Amino acid sequence: MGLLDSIKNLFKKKSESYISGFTRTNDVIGKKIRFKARNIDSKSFTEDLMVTLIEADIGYKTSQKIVDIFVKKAGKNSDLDEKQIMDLVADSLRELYVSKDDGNIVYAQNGPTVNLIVGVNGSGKTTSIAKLANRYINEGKKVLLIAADTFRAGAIEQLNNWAKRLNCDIVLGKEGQDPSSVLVDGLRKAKELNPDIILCDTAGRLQNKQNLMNELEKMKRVIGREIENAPHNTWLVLDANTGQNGLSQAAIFKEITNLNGIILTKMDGTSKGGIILAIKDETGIPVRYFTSGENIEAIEEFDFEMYLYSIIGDLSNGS
Ligand SMILES: Nc1nc2c(ncn2[C@@H]2O[C@H](COP(=O)(O)OP(=O)(O)O)[C@@H](O)[C@H]2O)c(=O)[nH]1
Ligand SMILES: [Mg+2]
Repeated sequence: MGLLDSIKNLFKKKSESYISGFTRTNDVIGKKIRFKARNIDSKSFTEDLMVTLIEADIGYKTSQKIVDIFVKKAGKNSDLDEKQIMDLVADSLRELYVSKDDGNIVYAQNGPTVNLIVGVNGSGKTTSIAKLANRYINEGKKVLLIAADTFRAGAIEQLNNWAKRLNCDIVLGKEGQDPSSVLVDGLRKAKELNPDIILCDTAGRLQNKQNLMNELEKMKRVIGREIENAPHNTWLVLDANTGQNGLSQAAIFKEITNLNGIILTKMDGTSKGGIILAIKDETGIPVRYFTSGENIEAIEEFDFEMYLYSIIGDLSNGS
């Protein structure tokens, strides 16, 4: 059984959010590649594959690597049928992806797990925090939110509204307050409340790299002083619509702070899901969650094989 057939069964069970998040990406990658696999001889297929991958926001460097892997796998075999080609493409994407280990989401052994959420304004940080909080609460975990985006008017109130809706503890900063001091207040409060998970909302000012670096470093320093080994996770929130620009944001944030994951947002409105491959290949940072809508439930843990099927599987065929 080929790779795509074996994932198909898994996909059928848990496909809804993947389908709503990646149909458009499938239109620009999966459908096009499948069409070419059906209609073009294997030799010129390789060139077309390269063009399709680049058009699908995978970026030149990463696309070249995928094509190289594909060529090696296809070998001298020039009469491959559509199914064989699609499985080779799937194998190639997987080989590229797994060549860098994802590591795991970190959970504290004792005491709360602290997750610091960073990213530029409007990328979807506050909304994603609310979605994550809802998820954790549904898993029976106690969540504390810390609203440390003291820069943008309304940001604190926005998170506070979510906390009320979710019936979840929150520590609020004041507009203009030093975000690090809000974090300290929040983490001290955590010692009373004993949450399982703490989610810290921050501002994302990218106009000055040095300032942002200083601010993030300070935040991490004070967090680590209050809770040993924290923050356990630092996740960058990226708006998928920004495509290649998202790749450069990831590279900049990676340069200035230690990231161990990405939350890719707004997948419902975009065909740029190919960017996940480029980001992973170029920066080594894996996507941990993706969001696909304004609904509080519209967040999903990222699973590479599910993703693979959603972008190149034949969605019209029985799933
Ligand atoms: N369509 C869609 N909109 C989203 C998604 N996530 C966030 N948004 C919207 O993006 C805008 C900015 O989100 P916000 O969480 O305030 O971004 P922040 O500035 O990074 O905190 C808001 O209008 C959100 O409703 C998503 O998955 N899909
Ligand atoms: Mg916000």
